[in-house]
Amino acid sequence: AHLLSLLRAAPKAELHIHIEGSLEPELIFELARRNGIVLPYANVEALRAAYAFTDLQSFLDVYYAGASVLITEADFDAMAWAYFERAARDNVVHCEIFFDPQTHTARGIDMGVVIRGLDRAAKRAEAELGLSVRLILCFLRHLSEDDALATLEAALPYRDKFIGVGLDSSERGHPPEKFERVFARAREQGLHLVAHAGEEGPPAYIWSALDTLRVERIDHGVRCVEDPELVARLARERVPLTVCPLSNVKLCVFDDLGKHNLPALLAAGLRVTINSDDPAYFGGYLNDNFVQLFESLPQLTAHDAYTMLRNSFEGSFVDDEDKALWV
Ligand code: ES4
Ligand code: ZN
Repeated sequence: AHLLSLLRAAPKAELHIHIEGSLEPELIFELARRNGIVLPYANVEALRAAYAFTDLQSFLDVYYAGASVLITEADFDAMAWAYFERAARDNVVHCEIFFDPQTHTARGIDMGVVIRGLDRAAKRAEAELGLSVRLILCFLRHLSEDDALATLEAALPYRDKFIGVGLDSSERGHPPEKFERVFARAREQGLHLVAHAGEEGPPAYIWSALDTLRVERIDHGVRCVEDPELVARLARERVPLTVCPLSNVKLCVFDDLGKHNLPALLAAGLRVTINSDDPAYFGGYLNDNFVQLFESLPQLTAHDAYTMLRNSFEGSFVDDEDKALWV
């Protein structure tokens, strides 16, 4: 019980949060009303009832429907501000938030509307909450590489407002190497690189995210344990894995938190961090992830907690001088 209160109170960094996945049903319906959008769900209760996922795709269908209410700069600002306020209550002091511009530009929303709205909330969070915020632009891997290349070009006028690019959406059938050129282009721009790999996809996708895309962190990565040679490499190179325990259970990657392989990842010496992924959809924000995980896996120690909190800062993309203030 003492460890759980320490976990809640500890300063922490969140490195894997899709900002569109922080949209709570109440805000979805408020924005739908404001923007005159008719949702395929009658009310908040009916929407929440649809949050019974069987795999990643069944979640993504609901997640993209929810994001369809975002139209104006003020909508993106409101969504991100709600997350920052909530994250600050969990003692998050630094966060690197993913956003999915293609989900919006495909509906005719301008790239500038998306980025300026998120940036406005980020600046306010830095000023009013003392939260340090960075944005990471994610490409949707179920779309083509040409679409991703066009998305990167459309975002480059706002190059100063995001620090990196990532790869998300449906993993199976969309290996990292599909995006080799667009990640090379992002690298030329000095952007940081991350990719979802090894959530539902095989260890081969983690290898190609590292070797073909040259990413600095792996999002999820839990299936690395199926390949001992890969585990050894991830440990040797100290590649951060942004693990999302509640997400993994909701999307049926593990049957329950007590069966999560996080203890094995830690035992293998991997640089594991804990994150919330899509907190409005998966049943909890960052402290819920920490607390429920530690409640379900009593073998986890205070030392493990400290290691993962430290990893969250060390694995972040802030400058080394700023890191030195935290760790
Ligand atoms: C996501 Cl959990 C997850 N995996 C892949 N793509 C995503 N986008 C939002 N959440
Ligand atoms: Zn994710």
